[in-house]
Amino acid sequence: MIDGETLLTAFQHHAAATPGKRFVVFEGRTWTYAESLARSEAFARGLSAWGLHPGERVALYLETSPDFLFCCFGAQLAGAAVVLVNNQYKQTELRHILSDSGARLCVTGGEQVAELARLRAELPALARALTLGPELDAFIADAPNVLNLPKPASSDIAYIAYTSGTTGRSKGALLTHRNTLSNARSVTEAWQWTADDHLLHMLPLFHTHGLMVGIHGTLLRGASCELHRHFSARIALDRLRSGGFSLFFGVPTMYTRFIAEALSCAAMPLPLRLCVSGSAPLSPATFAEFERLFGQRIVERYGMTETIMNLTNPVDGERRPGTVGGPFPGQEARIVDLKTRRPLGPDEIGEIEVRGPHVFAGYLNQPAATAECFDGEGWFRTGDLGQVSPDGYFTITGRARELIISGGYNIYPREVEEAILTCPGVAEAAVFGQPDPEFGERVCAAIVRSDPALTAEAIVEHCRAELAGYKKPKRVFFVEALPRNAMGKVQKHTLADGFAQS
Ligand code: MLC
Ligand code: AMP
Repeated sequence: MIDGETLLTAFQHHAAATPGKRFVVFEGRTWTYAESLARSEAFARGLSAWGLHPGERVALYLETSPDFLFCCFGAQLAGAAVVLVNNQYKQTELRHILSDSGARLCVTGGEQVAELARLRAELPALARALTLGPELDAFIADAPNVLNLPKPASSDIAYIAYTSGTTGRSKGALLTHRNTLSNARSVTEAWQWTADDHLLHMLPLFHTHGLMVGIHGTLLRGASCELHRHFSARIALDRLRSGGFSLFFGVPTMYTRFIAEALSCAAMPLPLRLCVSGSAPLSPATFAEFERLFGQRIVERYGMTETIMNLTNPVDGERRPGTVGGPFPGQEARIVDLKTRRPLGPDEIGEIEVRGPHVFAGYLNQPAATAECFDGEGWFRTGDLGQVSPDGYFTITGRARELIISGGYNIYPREVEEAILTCPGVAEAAVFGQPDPEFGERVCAAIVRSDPALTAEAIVEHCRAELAGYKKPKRVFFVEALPRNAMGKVQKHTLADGFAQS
């Protein structure tokens, strides 16, 4: 990889080589490569003229729209690192991310404006909140027409992407331009993505899956996508029946809802070149049902915020249900023993480790956590458990860390417990996952009350105000005491087993 070669240079290349080619279609409007780059560069010049320095952070706390992308790439063109913020985040998450990242400017819009405004006084580093719509349009219109922009180096930070943290506080994963470019190259090579591909894109943009797979792949290849604000199985089916698409990427919940929708209206989508699932385990039953109905074998792949994409089933070759295939081109993966950390042989269960140019540069402000997740030879400890078949297919069998994955969103029990403990009337709380037919897993809480009048609804409402909605418990169980072992540690498996039928 040539230094200074980034996804931004690929963007500039396509805008020059195929200026009239569509990049993004959104709510009836088509943005060509040339128009998209022009708006991104104007935003970059506006940022520089405003006083943003290379290396500073620009946060995006936004709904999906083309401006999400133009502000994202525009900020990077101005030399900034982009801080991705889930737009469902509420006070607790937002306070932590914006103060930990030290963001100087935050682009926001819609319902997020008021949520951010409530926190402004607590965020001294945040010099400006810029709202989508007339304010952003004026900012871009007022940008100088000519201004030399910095040229980001491959080792510069492109993103700070917050991952749910085992400690209850999420950690900012530092992804360099080298990470994002090398990953986009690996993914597009493995999936044979070309400029002719057109992606139906219904994933959120603030996470790895939607942004660093869907958008980065499109951008690297000079391809196109149709962007939607939300996933809707009905709209997905309609759009896929209208033709013109070659790719669809989703989390397993989207596939199960899509199957149910197609069955309920007895309508079949036109075949695509490739359907990919990831972010959570795809059940072999969903894989089989999808193939039975649509004659397509879903390609399941495995990734994470710190590494973007790691493992994939092949496009040519056997797509094996229940597995996530092998490493992407240019990457390595192995299974090691949890205690000895020695590599294991085929079919032995251990922790999955990965190595390659896609692996992140570390966690922001967290040298100890960064040191802990590397082995000294560049192998990154994923925290996922798995095994590899003699012919090289990896299967994820569990997790070495406590984590609930609901509809493709990661939820760390500790964070929800900390929020619940601030609810008046709660003495103790333990949060755990239960299987869920729609979301894969659901959040449950066992609560010891100090106020016997406290209701489950009050606890759920309290969580809703503090945290993103998908983290709130879907079930609340009141208990006299939490089951603990001799060391005083809460036995969550006892709770999960005890309430299995509830
Ligand atoms: C929404 N809700 C959820 C939920 N999503 N509850 C539990 N789990 C979820 N995943 C709740 C909301 O809080 C709200 O509750 C109610 O459901 C309706 O909200 P909605 O926005 O209308 O939800 P819906 O459209 O049904 O969303 C479902 C979904 C969405 C599957 C489309 O969750 C989604 O887009 N998931 C994708 C997540 C993703 O991109 N993950 C990739 C991470 S990257 P209330 O009560 O508040 O109204 C990664 C690496 C990798 O993991 O490998 O890719
Ligand atoms: P995140 O840190 O939010 O990026 O989530 C990454 C985690 O999602 C991984 O560590 C896995 O636990 C999980 N994950 C991603 N893809 C898959 C998959 N195909 N099957 C099972 N788990 C997955």
